[in-house]
Amino acid sequence: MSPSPARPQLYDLAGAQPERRFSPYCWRIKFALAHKGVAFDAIPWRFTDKDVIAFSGQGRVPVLVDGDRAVFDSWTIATYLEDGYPGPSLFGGDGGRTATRFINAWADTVVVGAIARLIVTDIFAVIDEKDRAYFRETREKRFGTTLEAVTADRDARVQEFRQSLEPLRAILGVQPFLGGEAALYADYIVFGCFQWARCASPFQLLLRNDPVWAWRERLLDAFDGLAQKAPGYPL
Ligand SMILES: N[C@@H](CCC(=O)N[C@@H](CS)C(=O)NCC(=O)O)C(=O)O
Repeated sequence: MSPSPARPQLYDLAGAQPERRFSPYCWRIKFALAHKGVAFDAIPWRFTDKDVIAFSGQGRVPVLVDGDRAVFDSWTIATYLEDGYPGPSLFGGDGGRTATRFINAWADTVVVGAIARLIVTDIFAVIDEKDRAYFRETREKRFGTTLEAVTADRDARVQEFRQSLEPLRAILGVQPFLGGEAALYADYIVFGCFQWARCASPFQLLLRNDPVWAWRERLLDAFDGLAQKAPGYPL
């Protein structure tokens, strides 16, 4: 048996270019690992590489392999890191943990869903050739129409999306991060959605005078530009 790798290994969704990493859920975890000061390897993974992560018992990323443990689902990984690693808290205590869980649910339903409907054709353009048929089939089934029809009226719909960010904008108008003076996992959850879009699509989600734009800039610079350095489109 080969020895377990010393650094945690993160299976991370990649496009046709292996450096193009665009999963919103994986970005949350890369930020959570950086927050805890844990060095890790991010292994490029494609949608159809189901056999590669079959050991985890399911077919989605992120999957974190830490010694002999394999942990999947971003929320489960975040709580695993919080409970198992020293270093600054991801949640800011127990009350913070449950409030963050609400933000996790809001991001996964409202934010991910809305962004997907604005950029899904751009995602299709950056994914690996071998993933194309699978992606089109599964997503068209989910949306009930073609990918092209989903994004056809996005220039009009983006206004609605910007409006839906009002709860985020309200809090970022009075403090620099959802976590307060410093970023916490709550910030990484929502930021991961914008970083997903930045890495996969040239479509402009935010306006420059939006407090959400300035917050996103702060997080792009965080951890020595972890997100900024990743291949993506100019904002
Ligand atoms: N609830 C999961 C969602 C993970 C997820 O949906 N990951 C996507 C990549 S962004 C995936 O692996 N999709 C594989 C597929 O669609 O077959 C989490 O929070 O980790």
